[in-house]
Amino acid sequence: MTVRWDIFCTVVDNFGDIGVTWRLARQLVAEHRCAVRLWVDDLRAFERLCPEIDVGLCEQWQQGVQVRHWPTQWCDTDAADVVIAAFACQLPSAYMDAMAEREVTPLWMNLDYLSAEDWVIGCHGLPSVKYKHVQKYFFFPGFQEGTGGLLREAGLLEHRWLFQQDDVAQRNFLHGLGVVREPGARLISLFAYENAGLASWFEAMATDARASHVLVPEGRVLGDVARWLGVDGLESGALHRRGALTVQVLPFIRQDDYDRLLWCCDFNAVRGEDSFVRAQWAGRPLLWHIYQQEEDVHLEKLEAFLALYTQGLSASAEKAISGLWRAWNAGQDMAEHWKATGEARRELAEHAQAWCLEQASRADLATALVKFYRNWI
Ligand code: TRH
Repeated sequence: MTVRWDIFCTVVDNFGDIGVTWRLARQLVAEHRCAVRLWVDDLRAFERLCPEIDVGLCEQWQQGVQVRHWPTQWCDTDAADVVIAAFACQLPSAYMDAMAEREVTPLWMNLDYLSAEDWVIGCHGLPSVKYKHVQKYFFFPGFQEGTGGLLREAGLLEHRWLFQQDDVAQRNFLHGLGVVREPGARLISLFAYENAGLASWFEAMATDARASHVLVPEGRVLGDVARWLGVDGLESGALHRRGALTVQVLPFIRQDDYDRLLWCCDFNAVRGEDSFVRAQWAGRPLLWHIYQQEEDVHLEKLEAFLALYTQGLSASAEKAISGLWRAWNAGQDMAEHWKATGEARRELAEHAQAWCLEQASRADLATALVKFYRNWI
């Protein structure tokens, strides 16, 4: 019998909430034959990742997923077998009543934020609050055994590997974005929040002996890029050269194409949660701009990840990449760290592959969720 899932997503800000839930919904349909309704309160954010979304519809089908606009005025709806509240979003009270009234009680889970901190292992799968007799459970993604793992579609690494072996496919893809890769230049993607460290990083690349070509999808960091270039504004298609650095602005592309962009690049600067994970699956060195939280809680998360990620690196490579990440997240001078990262580039490139394979040896998050449900019933 087909298991019915309801996934609830409120778009708090940016694209991570919808990015993660859309990915999960598709995978549950494609690989686990689940019937999935994805409830989203902001279809405009969704449309950026998936241009087929019709923002005017309250109900539509996309890639086998029933996408429902989550209205402010909730209308009575029957509850599914499995209910996922993404990132602690509050479900409509009438829906919670529908869960409680169901003949067979549904499994209710909170899909939490990703963190490499150790406490996650102790909390993953534990019961949380109850509504009437319906128990909610914590489900934590993570990088270690004992967590819910990471979202990874079946065949993802094989697809990536084939694409990375295929120069023509890469060239055609980049060409579609108006990008012509210069021979010998380092290709870098840049997706970040506003960052005071950007000027020093770009300066370092502009004055480097080796050429760099930085691709920046439209977004929050463009203001800093424009300031460094000394231009009024930047739009998709803009291309500027300063010394050894070429800066090119790209449109915000569909989610699957963003993967291909990461696969093409030698180095990826990413942010938040979903792009951070996708850069790890790209198997290339990366720079993470973590989502800032109150009281600098995010810095503990950053250190927890670094402690895991840098295991096995030589002292110099560890110092280089950790220094780069810390400087970026503090908006500090990047020059020295970038230089050191360049010197360790071979080791960091091998390490990125090894880390990717190690992470891929664990069950992916969608499979872990399905297993959790099977064990629960
Ligand atoms: O957009 P984000 O900053 O989202 C954040 C984080 O998830 C953060 O943890 C959360 O608390 C906050 O939202 C509310 O970064 P993230 O998570 O990388 O999500 C970006 C999504 O956008 C991801 O699915 C990749 C996708 N994307 C595209 O589809 N096309 C693009 O061109 C780019 C640059 C990104």
